[in-house]
Amino acid sequence: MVVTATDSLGNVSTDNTSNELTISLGNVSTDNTSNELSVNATNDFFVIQGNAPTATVRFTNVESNAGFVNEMGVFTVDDEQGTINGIAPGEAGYLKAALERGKVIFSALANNEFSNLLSPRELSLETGKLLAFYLVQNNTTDNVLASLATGEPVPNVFFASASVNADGFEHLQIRDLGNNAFEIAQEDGSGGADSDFNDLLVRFELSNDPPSLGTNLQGSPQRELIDLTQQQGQMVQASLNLDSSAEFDNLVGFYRLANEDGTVIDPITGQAIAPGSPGYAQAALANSVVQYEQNAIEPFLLEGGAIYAPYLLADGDSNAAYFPYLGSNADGFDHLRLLGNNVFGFEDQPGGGDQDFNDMVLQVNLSVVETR
Ligand SMILES: [Ca+2]
Ligand SMILES: [Ca+2]
Ligand SMILES: [Ca+2]
Ligand SMILES: [Ca+2]
Repeated sequence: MVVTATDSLGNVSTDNTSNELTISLGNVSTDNTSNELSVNATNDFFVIQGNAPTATVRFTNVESNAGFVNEMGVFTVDDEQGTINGIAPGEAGYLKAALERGKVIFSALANNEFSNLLSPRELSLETGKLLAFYLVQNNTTDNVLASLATGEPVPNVFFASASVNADGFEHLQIRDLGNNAFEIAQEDGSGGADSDFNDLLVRFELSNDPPSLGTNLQGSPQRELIDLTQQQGQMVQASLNLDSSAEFDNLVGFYRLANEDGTVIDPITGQAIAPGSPGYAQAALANSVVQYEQNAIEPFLLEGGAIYAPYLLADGDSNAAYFPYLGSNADGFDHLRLLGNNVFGFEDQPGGGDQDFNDMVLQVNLSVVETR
């Protein structure tokens, strides 16, 4: 029997002398062992059956044989027709309603790049609800929502039901792998293109563990953030794995936020400055807690009880600083993609350039190291 005990700090101790019993101490009350994943008859939605209100689903990027950097997300619908808040698929406002409910799973770099840095992505999703996937073609949920708000041309978004898609093609296919595991095969080409359905191939399955430390806000729009608000009074060690395919010698770092909306406190004036306000970049960089070039990657400590955001200085230039918030970037472009649990990919070119998002890729590994 393996006895696993988790204390309130998330420390896990394992006794290998036994092999069946799982004991959770503290606030953990979820018995996940009876959870089940299933897909509806039309293969458009999946449902988690479980006793707790939420369950953890783990998504693994199996393959991304695409020229595009696509992004995948998940959202809940109200019935088998796909209705959201009374809006039927195809009706005005549907895309906005879907993506506002959506959680970003991840983006996939083109042609399986940097797959060694990718980690799975775990999301806490509601049980008993119809869950649907979407694919943003070579773009992001962040940009889709921003474009819908400004009336600019909206990037292509594909759903699992052919009838919902403007091109009438079924871009997403869910396949049952057995044992509560599924894969979703996605075709990113408009109209179906080569129909090879390996442009983004993702495995998903239930996990008995809660989502990884730091990931709580990841998945909401413009929230490529490390959330350590639950680690008040603790120190968290971060170790990075970095890689880059770029002309520039980029610098990357993390800065401390006053809230998840990206507000920072100017250390000199004490003034709160929100993304998009004058002086934001300067104040954000004044809150930097660590800065790295690609080859210097000593582990560093983050104080718990706060939220941290990654930033990039393109070619080390503090006048070319990119943050998770679209309004904070002079070009309004979404320079940052979530690639997995605490894995981030930056595009370093003004206006997006080649949009390969491999100009700096950071995988952050977090662990609580001490309690003060
Ligand atoms: Ca294809
Ligand atoms: Ca590049
Ligand atoms: Ca983004
Ligand atoms: Ca690039």
